[in-house]
Amino acid sequence: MSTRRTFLAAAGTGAAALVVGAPSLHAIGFEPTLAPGKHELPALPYSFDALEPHIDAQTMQIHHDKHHLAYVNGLNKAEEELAKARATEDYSLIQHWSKQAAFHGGGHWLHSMFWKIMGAPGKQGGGEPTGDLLAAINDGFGSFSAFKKQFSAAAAAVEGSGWALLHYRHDDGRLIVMQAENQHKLSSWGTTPILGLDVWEHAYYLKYQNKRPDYVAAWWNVVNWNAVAANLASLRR
Ligand code: MN3
Repeated sequence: MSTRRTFLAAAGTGAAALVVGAPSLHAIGFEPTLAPGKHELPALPYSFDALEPHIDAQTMQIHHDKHHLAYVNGLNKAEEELAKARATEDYSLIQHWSKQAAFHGGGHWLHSMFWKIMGAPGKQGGGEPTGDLLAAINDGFGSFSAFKKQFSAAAAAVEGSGWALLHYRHDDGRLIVMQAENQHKLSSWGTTPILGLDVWEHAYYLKYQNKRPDYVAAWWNVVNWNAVAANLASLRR
């Protein structure tokens, strides 16, 4: 059985977000293994202070070392409990742990992507996309500036905790802007995120407090467009 099929079987029918996300997580290379209960916190690809002044070092440290780790641990726990519940055919517990797997798995997936699509401002981060990615953005939104406005508005408008996301739609190869509530609700099928912005308060509150739009505006300075382009290319192969 392939790694992907093993993971899909483990994720269960209740973990829709995982079923959608898992193949691309593997494809984009976030984890060397997708064995149930064996997920690991990926290292940040830069130092905690690399995204200063736009995202502060303390926020990055807590976000990665505490919040993301909690999602990894939560996903591993959920997968282990799911295996037990299946073995005893306890369907209410299967339902419960499937929801936990969707929440924590969504968190693990999205944060793994989030770290990779950012980089030091003026170095890996900032500027504008080029090449195939720019062409896809122009095709989907008319222009890069029009895309930025739509994505920023989506990020500002997420109710409570969630994400703004740029998805690749496999059916027609187009890019679409999506929102996720928490890390898994409002998930779409047949699409894979290639860019995401975490707008949970833990992502910005220490520096920006209630001013989420200021955080969103600053975040464009740290987007690593080469990494986003690589995500798109990996899905188009
Ligand atoms: Mn977060």
